[in-house]
Amino acid sequence: MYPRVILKGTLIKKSQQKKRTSPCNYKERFFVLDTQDLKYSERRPGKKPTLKGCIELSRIKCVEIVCSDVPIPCNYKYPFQVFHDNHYLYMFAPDNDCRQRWVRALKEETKYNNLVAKYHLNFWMDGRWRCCNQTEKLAPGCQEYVPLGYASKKPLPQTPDEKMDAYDGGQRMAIALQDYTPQDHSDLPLWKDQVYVLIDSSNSDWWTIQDDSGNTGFVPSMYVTEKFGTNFERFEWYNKNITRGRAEDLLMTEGKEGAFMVRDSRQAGVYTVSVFTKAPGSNGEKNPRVKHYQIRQNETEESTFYLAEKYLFSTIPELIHYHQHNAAGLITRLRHPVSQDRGCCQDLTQPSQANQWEVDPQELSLGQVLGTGQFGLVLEGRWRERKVAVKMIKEEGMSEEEFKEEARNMMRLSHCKLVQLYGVCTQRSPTCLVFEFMESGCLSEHLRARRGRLSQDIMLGMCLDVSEGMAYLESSNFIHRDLAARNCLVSHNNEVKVSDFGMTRFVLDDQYTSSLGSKFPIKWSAPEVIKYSKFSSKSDAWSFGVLMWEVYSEGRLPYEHRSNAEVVESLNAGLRLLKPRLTPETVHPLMEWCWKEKADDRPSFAVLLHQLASISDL
Ligand code: 4IP
Ligand code: ZN
Repeated sequence: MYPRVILKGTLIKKSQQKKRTSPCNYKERFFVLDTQDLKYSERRPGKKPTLKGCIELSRIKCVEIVCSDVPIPCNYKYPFQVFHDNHYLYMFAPDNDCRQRWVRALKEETKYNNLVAKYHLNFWMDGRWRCCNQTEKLAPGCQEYVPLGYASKKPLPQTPDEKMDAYDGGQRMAIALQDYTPQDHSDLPLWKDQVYVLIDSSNSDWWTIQDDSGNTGFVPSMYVTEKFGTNFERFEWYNKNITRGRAEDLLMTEGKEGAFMVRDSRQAGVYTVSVFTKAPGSNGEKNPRVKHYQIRQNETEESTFYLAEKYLFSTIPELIHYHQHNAAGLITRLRHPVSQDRGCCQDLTQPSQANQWEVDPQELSLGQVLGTGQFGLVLEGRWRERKVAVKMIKEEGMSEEEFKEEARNMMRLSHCKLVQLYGVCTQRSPTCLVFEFMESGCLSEHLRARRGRLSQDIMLGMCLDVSEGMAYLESSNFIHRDLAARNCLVSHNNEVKVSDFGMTRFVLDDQYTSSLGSKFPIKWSAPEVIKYSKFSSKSDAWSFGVLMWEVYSEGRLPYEHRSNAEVVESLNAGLRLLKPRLTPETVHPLMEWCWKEKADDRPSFAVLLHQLASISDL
């Protein structure tokens, strides 16, 4: 079959310097990406293009942008890298959108390849990697490589108004803040950082946009922002017409570490981020206090915003989003948006915020008991025409205030391999959490009930499902902390989803939360968790190894006849769980990899997912 062309265009490439003596130069080339190769040729007016190079896609091991701390020596300023065979091809795009298109398309076409676990985020230059100072060109990377392949599905705020077709006129542009998967025929998919024509923004929840192939459709307004726009009013962190003094008052009253807002600076057209902190200042500043940072704009490049010079963004919402997850030069990360009409947006008693996640008790009906969980009884229920699982929180069982702060973040986590949290019902006692309903109950029971009847395909599929959900959590910087077969649920067709992520943080029973407690899941915990309560995605990876063990031993309890103390002792002696009889030779090394003593030596879930996916392709 003839290969299908995916993308083509003129870019600049740096010579790959395959030999030490090869010259270093930058040449304009016409690149064509098709379903088989990435080809580049030289185009000269009046002459036939001459093919200069061709890279088979199957040989590509990494595609990523390059973050450079030195000026780019050619006219196109947006570099990205294609690592293939043993060579680095550096390519330069004229703008960020173009670069994103190429990176995304190349990642998409190579996502099932044998990819690197880590890559270098800066250039190889003058005999060293500028990111990590290693002097070997083929030295392993220093930054985790996140391939494509598990883009999240987001829940819908509301149904779009089908009749909404007003055209604003003009060429307003919108940038996607994150990916969006269409939920029906009237929606348009979004790719993060891609630019679209903004057709109508009059509806506060749904905007109409047009992509570069001319397709129009609806997208949730929260997923896009107007390029060059300064209409931030729909963002909970923005306060128009507020003075510096009033901002300080509001934030001090809020008194929460990382409470923040964005406000207009006295200088027209400039914005300031004000943030509350209790952290001690280096110059003996008073404590607690409010710090103000001006959002700066790069002089040379149009529309590049930053708070700390190293982290640049093409829009202010992207910048805020980034610093909500990373302090990156600020005194604290931006944790709680505060606004003058609404108070702290995390204050969920306010109706405007409450309706996002508060479940109306009138809409929720309860049925039979399904079982007992960490926090109390779990019941079957119905909410808005669907079957749900309702967790009743027993009194004193959960730190509700902290949970409420986190609930909104948790509701945003949305992926087909995660059990979805729909909302929380606080207006009735006990408080209850409303989750997606899963027909076949928890994975550990499911495995036990089907002993001797589970095929290899099904078992591998279960591990693959969990790794996919976990790879999504990992990419969202979210740690599960209690991954085990008992905390995964099964729907029809043996599909497995990860549940109860992050929930142990809200358990008040210290028998459960302290590693010395009788209910602490020692047998699933990484050594650094047992010793210092150091949780990370890599401690989740350890637990995932144990979960794979549970799957292949058909639901047996790990270290069945040993006490927690004995387990700790044997782990310290370097012993590990034995390979269950049904484990294929290809899967066992992955378990062992998850059980490396040092957290850094364990694989990321992105890697686990790819390894498992390639085993299942065999
Ligand atoms: C060439 O330099 C070109 O830059 C080649 O790129 C490049 O090949 C060669 O690198 C480099 O020596 P001169 O034109 O001065 O000979 P292109 O083929 O696009 O013209 P790559 O491999 O980067 O495509 P080496 O390392 O292959 O020699
Ligand atoms: Zn590096």
